[in-house]
Amino acid sequence: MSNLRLCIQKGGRLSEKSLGLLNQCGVSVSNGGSLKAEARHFPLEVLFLRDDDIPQAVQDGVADAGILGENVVLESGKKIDVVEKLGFGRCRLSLAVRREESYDDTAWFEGKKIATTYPRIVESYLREKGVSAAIEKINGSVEIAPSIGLADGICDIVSTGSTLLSNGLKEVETILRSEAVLVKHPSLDPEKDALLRDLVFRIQSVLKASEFKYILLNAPNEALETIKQELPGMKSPTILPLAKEGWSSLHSVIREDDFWERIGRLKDLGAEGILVCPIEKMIL
Ligand code: PRT
Ligand code: ZN
Repeated sequence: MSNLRLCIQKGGRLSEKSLGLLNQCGVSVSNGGSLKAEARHFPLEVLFLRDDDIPQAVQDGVADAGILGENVVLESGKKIDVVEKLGFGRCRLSLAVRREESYDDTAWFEGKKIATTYPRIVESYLREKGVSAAIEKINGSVEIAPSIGLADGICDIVSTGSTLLSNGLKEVETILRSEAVLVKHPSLDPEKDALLRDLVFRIQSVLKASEFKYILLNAPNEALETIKQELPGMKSPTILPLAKEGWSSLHSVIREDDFWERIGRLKDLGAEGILVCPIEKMIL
């Protein structure tokens, strides 16, 4: 049986999280600094590449799949399929101008020069807005372009915004929001396709699990009905009698995002001894 070949970023922002995700999926890969590594417990070979080289490698079939930023996928214009969003490496691609400029809308960029590493995305965005501007492709330190007179504005990846701030720039338009994605060659042979589907299934169970917590609590029996409404769980909560007369233990799952709000309400409803545990995998 042939191995599935997956490329991930070598020595960049997404490397550690990509390896971490594979690990959580029970696919352990050690990055010993070489270009290639074989996974244990899964027929997978990992290739470590610069993120910019991943779309080409996947399109050409040098690799079957890859993990990289959606921004790089879109900029590449290569024929590859996005299979799954992975929930890490979140950022946005934005236009920015000098802080002192008075900026109303995209018409500001008419006839101006924009420095960016993402010419293709910027061009299509401006075309859609009916603005014509000169695009200067540069590969690094885009944020210094306006201060050295190379451009009037820039388009770059923003995460916290501190790089823009410390270079005297302000973010004026968000062109797209991006995160790490799993991509694949558009026509994998059936054997490899089955392996990829297995990997995607594992990834989905890990991602799903990260949205929830497992919760256990004790409550007096008369409070159970109202507490149950707060904790619907996957199907319905498990309720077990406690050795103490008139009390029960309730087990369920709770969403991570409104967790603290619900905990407050559960306490008000009479819940005690609340335990909350992480969930590793969740299969619905
Ligand atoms: O060597 P290689 O070509 O593989 O790596 P790279 O230098 O091209 O990319 P890398 O490792 O910097 O980023 C990989 C991917 O991480 C990007 O394609 C994005 O999808 C994602 N990502 C998430 C980011 C950021 N956050 C980010 N903050 N990529 C870059 N940045 C940079 C940005 O370019 C700017 O210089 O961080 C700065 C802005 O950050 P803030 O926090 O100051 O706003
Ligand atoms: Zn890169």
